[in-house]
Amino acid sequence: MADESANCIFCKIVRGEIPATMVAENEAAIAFRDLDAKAPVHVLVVPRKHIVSLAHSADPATLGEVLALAGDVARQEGLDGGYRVVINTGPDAGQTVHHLHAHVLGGRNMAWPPG
Ligand code: DGP
Repeated sequence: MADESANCIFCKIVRGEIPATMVAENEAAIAFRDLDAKAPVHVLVVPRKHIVSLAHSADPATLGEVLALAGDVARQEGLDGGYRVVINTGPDAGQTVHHLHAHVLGGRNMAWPPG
């Protein structure tokens, strides 16, 4: 089977092959600003290893590190009034990059339910 990570845009960011505005990192995940920001703060938290989506992950330790880093990012960005963490999973949710990622969105009021 071909190595899916070879052409994965987020794997390329993890490997430093394409630039991104880095915000934070831990052993298992990195955080960088979304190119197409949907809020004043919009950061993506991405596991270092290639996992296609939440539907493909069987690794609770990595998922824990991703969520822990999302919380660190929110604290670091000063999102004291609250924030939203979103993991789009699969076509119905509009996942466009097939490497698991958590969006950390904040700095404005969030509507509920999301569209
Ligand atoms: P999703 O729809 O959940 O798959 O969101 C993917 C997000 O990734 C989207 O908000 C735009 C962002 N994105 C796509 N390509 C790049 C990139 O090369 N760099 C950065 N920083 N963000 C990207």
